[in-house]
Amino acid sequence: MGAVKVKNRRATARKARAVLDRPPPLQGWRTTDADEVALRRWRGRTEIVAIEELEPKQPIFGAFRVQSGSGSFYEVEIRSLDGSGNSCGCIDHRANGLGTCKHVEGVLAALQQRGAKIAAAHREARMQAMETAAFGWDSSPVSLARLSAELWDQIKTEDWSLVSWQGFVSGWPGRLWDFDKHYRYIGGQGAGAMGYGAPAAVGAALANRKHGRLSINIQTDGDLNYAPGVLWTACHHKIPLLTVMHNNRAYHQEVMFVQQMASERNRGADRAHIGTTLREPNIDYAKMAQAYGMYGEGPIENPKDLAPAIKRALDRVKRGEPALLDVITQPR
Ligand SMILES: Cc1ncc(C[n+]2csc(CCOP(=O)(O)OP(=O)(O)O)c2C)c(N)n1
Ligand SMILES: [Mg+2]
Repeated sequence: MGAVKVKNRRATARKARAVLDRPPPLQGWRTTDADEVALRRWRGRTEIVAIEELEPKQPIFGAFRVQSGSGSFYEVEIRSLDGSGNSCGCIDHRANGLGTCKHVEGVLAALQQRGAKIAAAHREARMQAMETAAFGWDSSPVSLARLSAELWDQIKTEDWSLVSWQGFVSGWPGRLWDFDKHYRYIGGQGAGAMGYGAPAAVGAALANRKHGRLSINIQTDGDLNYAPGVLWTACHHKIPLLTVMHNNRAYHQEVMFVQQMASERNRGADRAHIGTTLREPNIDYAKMAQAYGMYGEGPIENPKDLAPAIKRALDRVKRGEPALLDVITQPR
């Protein structure tokens, strides 16, 4: 019984495919460019046997080896997903003047399919992230999920840009925010040197200024102490930038590293704070900002105080000046 059902389903699927895969009707020589592109799109979906990534590090905007039904291989380069700027070594691509061919269209169709799968996985991951973000929501020091969520709530309708690396904040912006444009994130420093964060944020905010973008810097405390003078630069040049301190009162990466080494070697992880924490005395970053001429608030320890403080600081930034909020945070 089951087998018959499967057979029937297969037969129906075959019939459906015959209709779906039917080529667009040929128009003779009086075809428009749109007809010709449609024909190649259809052939791309039905006549490509295999697609191999040639640059695994560039899985979308990279090169692909495409095998067509005739058994020939062609090299396709994808530069855009809306069909312009892509190339292929086949004669059709060279001669037709359309900027596309069935090999390019075949790769684009495969990428779209893969994109749909990735989008579904992304939606699932975001749901999970929102559940995880609820842990320690009301805790003080403030959780980095809460900090990122409160920020997102107030920037999501703006043309925003995150101008700091998110590794030190456990990737929470990446898990909760919608990074839908290339300029939403500047990424990290590559070589990993501390002291890069604050100056890079100010530089990126300067680049964003002429586009009217809202620059957000989630700033670690250790990093700011390398080159705090850049706060003055931001004020002097009236660079709109919201800096929110991820002030865990430590070079926490180092705390964790020393804890790990001490534990591995049985050498007293309880002393890992020596030389790695920034306490006694605590550093007052609101005052530091003010000393350089910047609007500064804090320390903010109660997560309930965060939203109104972000609003006040954003009002300043939208008027074209930098502002800093000192938030006392969980280590990670
Ligand atoms: C120039 C330089 N000095 C030292 C280090 C080693 N180092 C890596 S992370 C880190 C501490 C970072 O502290 P902070 O900026 O407050 O971030 P946290 O880990 O506390 O979130 C240090 C000192 C480095 N990477 N580069
Ligand atoms: Mg720190």
